[in-house]
Formats: sequence, structure tokens, C-alpha cells
Amino acid sequence: MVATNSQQYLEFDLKRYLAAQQAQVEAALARSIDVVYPEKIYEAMRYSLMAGGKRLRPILCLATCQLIGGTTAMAMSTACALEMIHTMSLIHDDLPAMDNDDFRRGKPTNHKVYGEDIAILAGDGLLAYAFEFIAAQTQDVPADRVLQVIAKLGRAVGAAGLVGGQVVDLECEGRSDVTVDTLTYIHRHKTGALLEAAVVCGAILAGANEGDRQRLSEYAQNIGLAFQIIDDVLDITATQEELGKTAGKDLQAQKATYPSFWGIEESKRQADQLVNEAKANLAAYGESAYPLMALADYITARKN
Ligand code: GRG
Repeated sequence: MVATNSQQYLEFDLKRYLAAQQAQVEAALARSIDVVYPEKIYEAMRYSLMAGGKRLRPILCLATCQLIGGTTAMAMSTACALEMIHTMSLIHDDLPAMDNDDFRRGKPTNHKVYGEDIAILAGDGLLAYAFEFIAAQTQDVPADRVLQVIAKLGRAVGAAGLVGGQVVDLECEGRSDVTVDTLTYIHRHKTGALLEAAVVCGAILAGANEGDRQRLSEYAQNIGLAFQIIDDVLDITATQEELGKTAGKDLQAQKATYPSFWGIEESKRQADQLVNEAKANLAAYGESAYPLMALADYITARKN
């Protein structure tokens, strides 16, 4: 590992990097699901999976795998699976029984197009297929690493991760006594768990040692929380067109958010601090970490 001047990564062309990585991920996702009988469910799964989005989780997984010395090919199946899981969580989150949203990624939500029954099943189909896809499609990676990835992702998705975060979020709805600690629990699980899994799975696939995994996990936890703080800020400051989903929903639902505790400026400052801590976790990796450093900055600079 080689330490470099801490500001040199600013010359890294993130825009070009993101465009190239996004193109590879889009192509792999497009190939991942065929439409066969019963066509309706495959179409519903593809509708949300191919609706755009930043593809941040797959890109983090690929970038981390490369940082540790692995290849894109080793991590692409897991990268696609991460996007399948993320997409299914969005489909279920948008359902009338949850957040009841009409727009996602600039398009009508899955249940608005296919109905609630098919939207639930499209989410279930994507979740199951994600794990099948990793097990059946990962190549040139020792089987014990693939097993570790499946275990890590299973934990990130279930009651110890996304599902647990969503349950506490639902329990807090309409309550005025929500604390910052509870809000942080929600977001570390709802949002942070899958971002952390994306980073750590990339490291596992490349054969990272325990020290690397720990450092990268801390990097991911910091950007995960920063990501959600900025999400809360954007809900107030961005338009529906910029977000691709209904803006101002948190205020409307009187939800506890970071800006509701700290105000917008202090929320941004806290997010910046977390991003700086995340980048400090990468200091020892030298130039190989430029993509992950630049991605950390992108978390706070993004407009959607
Ligand atoms: C996972 C089994 C299982 C069920 C789902 C509904 C639910 C349980 C969890 C909610 C998870 C959720 C929707 C968290 C919010 C995460 C978040 C900040 C989404 C926005 O992510 P972006 O900005 O979106 O990366 P794009 O569209 O760019 O991919």
C-alpha cells in the first residue's frame, strides 16, 4: 500500500469513470433477465430494474473489487444482484402499504403500472433471482468467497439490515418523539446496510484480508450515513424533476429527518465530515483508491 498526497485524487475524472462503469452495469443488467412465460412478471421485474438510477451500489462493488486487485468480471454478477435487491426494495417501499409513491426514477412506480399484486411479486422475483444470479453466474472466484458474499448480502437484506430499518421507520411514522439515535438506526439499516455490503462484497470477491475488509467497511458506513443525510436535504431542496420521485415527502408526512433536527446547513456539514472520515479510511491505498475517494465526494455533491 502506498500513501499519496491526499488531494491528488481531485484530478480523477469521476464523470468519465461513472459514465463508463454505468454503461457496463446497464449492459450486464439488460442481459441478466429474459422475458419468458409468464411474461408479465418478467416485464414487471425488468421495468423497474431498467428504469435508470445512479447504479451506485454496483459501481461501489466493482470499484472495491478492483482496489483489492480483482477484475470487473469477478464482481459483475454480484454488482447486478445488488442492483436487483436495491430495485426490489424501492418497488416495495413505494407500495401503498409503505410509502405510497407514484413516481420513481422519473417513471410511474411499479404498482401504478402493473398493480399491487404484480409489484409485490416483481419485488419477490428480483430478490430471489439476485441470490440465484450470484450463485449461478459468478466466475473465476473461489466458491468459499461466493458463499461469504451470499451470507453477507442475506444479512444486509433481512431483519438485521434493510427489513429491520424499514420496520423501525414504519413504527416511527406520525410520532414526534423520534430521537436522532433512532433516526440513525433507521438509516444505518435501511440505506447503509446495502451500501456497506456492496463495498465489502467487492472486497471479499477479490480476496481481501480482514484488515482491508474492516477499513473498507468503515469507509462504507461513513458514506452510507452521509448519503442518507444528503437524501433528506435533497427532499427539501430539490425538485421532483431533479429527484425523479415526489419531492417534499418527508415534510408532508412530518417525518423525522436530519434537517428537522439540525437544519440544512448543519446537516450538510455533518455529511461533509462523514465523507472526510470515509476518505481517511482509504489513505493507505494510494492511487488505487481514487475512484472510491471521488465516489465519496459525489455522495455529498449529487443533485439526485
Ligand atoms: C429488502 C426484503 C426486502 C424488503 C424491502 C421496503 C424495504 C424492505 C426497505 C426500504 C429500503 C429503502 C427504500 C431504502 C431507501 C434507500 C435509498 C436512499 C434509496 C435511493 O437510492 P438511490 O439514490 O436511488 O441510489 P437510485 O434510483 O439512483 O438507484
